[in-house]
This record gives sequence, C-alpha cells and structure tokens, in this order.
Amino acid sequence: VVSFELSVRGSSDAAARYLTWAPTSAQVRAVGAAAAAGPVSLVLRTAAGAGGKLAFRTAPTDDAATELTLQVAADGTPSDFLVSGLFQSPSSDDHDAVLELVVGGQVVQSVPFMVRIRKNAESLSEDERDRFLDALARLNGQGHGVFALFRAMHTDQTSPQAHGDDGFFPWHRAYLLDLERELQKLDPAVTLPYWQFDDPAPNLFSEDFFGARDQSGIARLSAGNPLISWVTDNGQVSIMRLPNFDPTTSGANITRHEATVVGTQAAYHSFRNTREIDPHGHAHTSFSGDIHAIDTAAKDPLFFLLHCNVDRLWAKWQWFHQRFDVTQEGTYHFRGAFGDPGSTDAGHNLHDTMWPWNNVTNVDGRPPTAPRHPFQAATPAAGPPLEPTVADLIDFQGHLAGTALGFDYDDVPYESVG
Ligand SMILES: [Cu+2]
Repeated sequence: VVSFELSVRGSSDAAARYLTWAPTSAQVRAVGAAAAAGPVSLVLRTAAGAGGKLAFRTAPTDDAATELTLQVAADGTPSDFLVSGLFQSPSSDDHDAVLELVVGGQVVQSVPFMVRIRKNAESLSEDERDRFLDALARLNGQGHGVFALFRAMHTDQTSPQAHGDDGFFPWHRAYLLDLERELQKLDPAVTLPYWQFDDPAPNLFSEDFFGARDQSGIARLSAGNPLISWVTDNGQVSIMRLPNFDPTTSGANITRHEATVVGTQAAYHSFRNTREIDPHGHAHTSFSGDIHAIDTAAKDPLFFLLHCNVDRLWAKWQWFHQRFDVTQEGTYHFRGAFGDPGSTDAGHNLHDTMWPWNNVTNVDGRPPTAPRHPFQAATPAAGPPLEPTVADLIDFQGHLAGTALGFDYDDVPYESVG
C-alpha cells in the first residue's frame, strides 16, 4: 500500500499547516512504497465542500491552481511543491481546508489545513467572533494577563518609537503580529479582525462584539460577552469609549477613503506622512474615551482592530504599487541605519532594530524599559527574527525575503512580483 508523508516549511507537525495566500514550501514523499514499480502519479486537491480552499504551484511565479499532479518517486525521494490558501476562500474554522491525496482516482489520504486569514470584523461568523473575544479576554486575564505588556508598549513615553516618522507602519505591524501570535497560542484558529472604518459596522459595534454606543461613555456589552470583565491599568473595569458618529450607520470621521489611500501616493515617505494623520489619526479622534489619545488608546481593544485596518491599507498599497523590495526608495524612505548620514531617529531607519523587541533601553532616545522582548517566534520558524528590524516587517508575503510573516488579509491577494 502506498502512503505519503507530507511536510510544510520543513515540518510534518500539524502546527505547520496554517496557510495564508503566500505560497509556502511543501514536500510529499512516498513511504512503504516498495511494491510500486515506478513513480506514482499523485493528485493534490481540496476536499469538496470544505471551508477553506487550497491552491498549488510549482514555482512562485505560477498562477495558483486548484489541483496539482506530481510524479512521486517510489523510493522515498521527496517531491517539492508550493501550497497556499486559494484567494477569497479562507477557512472559517480550524482544519476545515482538507488536502486530499488522490492516486488512480481514489483518495488515499486526507490532511487538514487551515487557511488562516485576517478578516473584516463585520464578516465574521458568530463562532469566529466568539473565539476571538474569548482569546482576547483570556490574554487580558482580567488585567493580570500578557495583554498588560502590550498596553505598556503604547504610551506617551514610548510614542516616539511608533509614531510621527516612517517607522509608524512597520512598528505597528510588528505590534499587531506579536499580539496575534499570543492569541494563537491560546487558540490557533484565531486571527486579528480589522475594523474597516470607511463603512458602517453594526456587528462590531454591538453588545455581543466590541460594545454598543452608549451616552454613558462606556461601551455597552451584553452580560455574556467575554469582554465584560475587561480590565486595564490595575483597576479600570470596562471600556471607556463613545463614538462621535453612529458606527452602525456610518464610517468614522475620515476624509481619505480607501480608494484614495491605496491608489495614490506611490512613494512610501509621502504615503506614511499623510496617511498616519488621515485616515489613521482621524479614526482615533472619531471617539471620546481611551482610544482618542496615544497614551490610553491601547486600553481599548478596538485599537487593535483599527490598526489592523491601517496595516491592511498599507498591505493593499504595497500590493497595488508592488512595494516589497526594501532596496527601493518607493518601498521605504530612510534606507540606512541610525547614525548614518541622512538618517532619522532610532527605530525609524530601515536597518534599525525596533523597540521593545530589541531590549534596548535608555540610549538613542529609546524608552527606559522594554516591556516585551524578544519577538514572539512562530512555530515552525518563520519571520521576522526575534529582534526585528524595520526591514523585516515590510515584505510580509515573502516575495523577495523568501519567508512570509504568516498573516494576510481577506481582500489583499498574493501576486508574484517576479
Ligand atoms: Cu493608532
């Protein structure tokens, strides 16, 4: 009987079988195939009726195919291929994208995957929403959990590491990914959703999700919502938030909408310089309460969904203008390191490491403490390095860097830049 052994990113562990849109290296080899006379013709495809769907390539520049035929050697020599999620067919549950290995028209093996993609919060199923809320509440641990470190990373004192200069987008990308990996340690099927702040979000701003608008200034939550016991800063129970717009019928008070943000300002420096203020800053100041100001914004978990959308806009801009090559001025402006001629503040030059993951304190304008270091590693290993530089956060789909960072957005495709 012919059977097969599958590995993804060099690992046969189930933890490796979480995919994004980015092609991921995989191998399949025949085991116990001594009886086979020659190579086995093996078809790879997604099981019918599955949630997430898989796509296959033999080279990153190939178009994604929903089926791939490999001639697998009988002697155990592995065959290489690339696997990813099929764009616009993400999973909605763990293991719901099932890879079928087919020989002679018969399914000989089934291997579960997840196409794990960041989605619009408005489009989450109730299950997806509840798993996310549950993981978030557990990370907060009623104020005693790991979340407190993330809260400490984003204050007035630490603000120059993250705002007002070109490191704004990469720093927040690292911050979100670090948090998302903590959530995935609690529930590997969870991703950060985003708040698409151009549009009304009646599901997100409801009692069962992030809280309904309430004139008391406190987000109104249902009794069963895991966020009902949300605590930050040693004691403030509840989420202080009052939108000064009606989020169930309109978007935030931004003036630069998505098509403009993505389609114009093709050079990074001007893109960052304008988009940090509007829509990003305007989205923040569309509220009274914690999320309004840098020093308190990270107390409100909505902060992470707002920034997930900011990161999505950068990702979509990168895709639209093909901004993945860090050697190009259009991709990132300050291309040296701190102290080089023409460089800017530490943490904002392409080859600077980022605080706090670098554990550098009290020099070159770095804050006095580093709440969280090193960066949360992925299993099996994937970028960024444990002390990431600005450059390490840019090519998130691994176009030139080779390894993707392990996240993607539901409406931002992978498109080869070769
Ligand atoms: Cu922000």
